Amino acid sequence: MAALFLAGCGVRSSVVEETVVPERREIVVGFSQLGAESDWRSANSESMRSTFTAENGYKLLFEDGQQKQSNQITAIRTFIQREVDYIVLAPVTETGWDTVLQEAKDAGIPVVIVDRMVDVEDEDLFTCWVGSNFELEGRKAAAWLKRFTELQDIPPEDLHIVDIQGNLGASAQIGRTKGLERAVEENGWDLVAAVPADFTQAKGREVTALLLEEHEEINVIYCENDNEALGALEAIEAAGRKAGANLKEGEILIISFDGVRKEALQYALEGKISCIAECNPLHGPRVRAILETLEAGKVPDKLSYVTEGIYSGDASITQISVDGVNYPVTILTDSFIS
Ligand code: GYE
Repeated sequence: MAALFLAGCGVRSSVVEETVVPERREIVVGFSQLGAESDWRSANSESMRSTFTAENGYKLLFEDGQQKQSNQITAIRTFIQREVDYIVLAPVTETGWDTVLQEAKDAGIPVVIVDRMVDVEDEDLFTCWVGSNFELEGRKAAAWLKRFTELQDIPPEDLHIVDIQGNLGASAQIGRTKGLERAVEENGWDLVAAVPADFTQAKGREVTALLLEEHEEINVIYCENDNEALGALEAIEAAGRKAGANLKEGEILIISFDGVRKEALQYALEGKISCIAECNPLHGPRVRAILETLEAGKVPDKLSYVTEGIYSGDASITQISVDGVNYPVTILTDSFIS
């Protein structure tokens, strides 16, 4: 009897003590990704996908805009119709978003901009932005080139540079082009041409091949991302020229951005690409932190810049400086890449 009584008590008390955890509501996020043009972009998509999982309490609606703003606008309208909790937008270009962002605002859906920026009349059309300082990236790369050529005793007027740009109107293009143009002005370098290649390897190769045919004097190719740099490298080699930092021997020096694709870092280690300004694509956790801030009823910072470095396989420059701020150069080694 006593045992039965005790057992009964045990059962009853365990029922009473069991705390009922209310199930956390699933948060629906509509993400309009601009496309799949580069390794940076693939890493960025993967970061978003692996962050906004069911396990983490999210349902992610992922739409690939295939490089077209009209597709991205359609995606945002679909998200509004589906009454998602948040819209995340990685915009292909800066302008042309006012109308659709107003629609999202009218529907009461917060919009977080990621990676590239939007240029809108009313800043209240988006909640906040997280991404890179693209002009600073450009200025860091140019500072490295200035320092390097000074150490090599190459007069500024002997630098004949071409800018292989990203898709025109994208923040990454605008900032990186500006960063170079500013250094060209300041240093008296020769900017031979600036041509868009949409951040792709195929276009990078095509554009570089034509430029090399037209301008024999080119000795620096400033590629606005790694995929273009890989294309430029192919074009240089196909033209029977050599990529490298020995300008006095007729080599062509390549500068690049991102540092995401292993192959590009490997080429930087080997000296085929001389310097890469890092651009970090892992925005998933950063966007998640923003959404958590909003879920908690708090206000996130309007603009958040990611801290980034600069890479080179050449050990002669360990630090560069922009506007009096010093940035260490990561000298690449095998272990860094593998
Ligand atoms: O550098 C490039 C990509 O917007 C930062 O877009 C991004 C850029 C990145 O295609 O590889």
